[in-house]
Amino acid sequence: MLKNLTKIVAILSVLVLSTVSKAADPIRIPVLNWSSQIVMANVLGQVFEELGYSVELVPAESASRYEAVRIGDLHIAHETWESTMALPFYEAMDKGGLIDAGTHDLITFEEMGFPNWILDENLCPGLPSWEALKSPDCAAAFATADSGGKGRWLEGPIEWHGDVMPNRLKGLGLDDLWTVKFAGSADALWTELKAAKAEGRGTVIFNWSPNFTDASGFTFIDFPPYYEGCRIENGGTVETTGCGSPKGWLKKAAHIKFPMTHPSAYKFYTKANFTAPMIGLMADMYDNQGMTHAEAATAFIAEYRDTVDLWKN
Ligand code: TMO
Repeated sequence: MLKNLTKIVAILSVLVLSTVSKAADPIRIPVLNWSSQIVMANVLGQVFEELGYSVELVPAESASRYEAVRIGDLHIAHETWESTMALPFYEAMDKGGLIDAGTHDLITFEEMGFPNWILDENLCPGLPSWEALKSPDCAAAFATADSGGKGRWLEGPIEWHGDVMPNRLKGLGLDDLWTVKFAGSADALWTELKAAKAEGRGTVIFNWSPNFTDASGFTFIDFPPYYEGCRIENGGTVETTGCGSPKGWLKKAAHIKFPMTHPSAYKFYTKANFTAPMIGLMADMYDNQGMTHAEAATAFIAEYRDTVDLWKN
């Protein structure tokens, strides 16, 4: 009798503890500063809630989020772009605590480029080859009030890739003619596209694919090919750092205990496989259709309900 009672108490306390720990431990999802990442955070969050979990969207920074996932401050890092995030991702994995929860079925690219109307108007003959940028006339057509007479590259926020693009200009011997400015946010890049068009001046911005611009006429510049180690942060030198960006994967990272603490959320997360058009749509809903991030996520889930349900089972 007493033995049975002890057993029942033990079982009950395990049940109570597991329920309590689930309720007390919301899934912490990082929120960064470009649209598809934020909308995807909301998509995952809304599906985790459908699965019975609570969710916390946590403002985070691109590189340091992998250490946060490693130690469990965050549960996932859902948009991990090879060309700019592989290093902190693998460093955290090497220390232990971060796992690879799968790769989306698409190819990523993050590179400097320009809107296609610049080609149509032949504003810089020879584009999209980077060698066109050696022309002083070309550089002058891309100058802005803050660029000191040089052509301007508008990079993303400095926290995304630090010195990669200033080093690129040096490596290519273009830094006498061109300069890099950093945008405060991704939104500033899209504002710049509109401003340059309105002013009829050239613009080179950092951009990426998949993105909404895949469908709206944007061309990436052809730089010398990437190879392992060409960039300075990977052991390269000024002579080698003129290399372009690699084509890459898009991975999902998770805290090592996430499969045990939130099992059905983890199962969904590993199966979730967003395509390039899906990610382009997530960005477009916020950047061009005027939805909030949360509204875009709800609309996205409605649009892909059958697929999402497959991933949930
Ligand atoms: C990390 N990003 C997709 C904005 O290049």
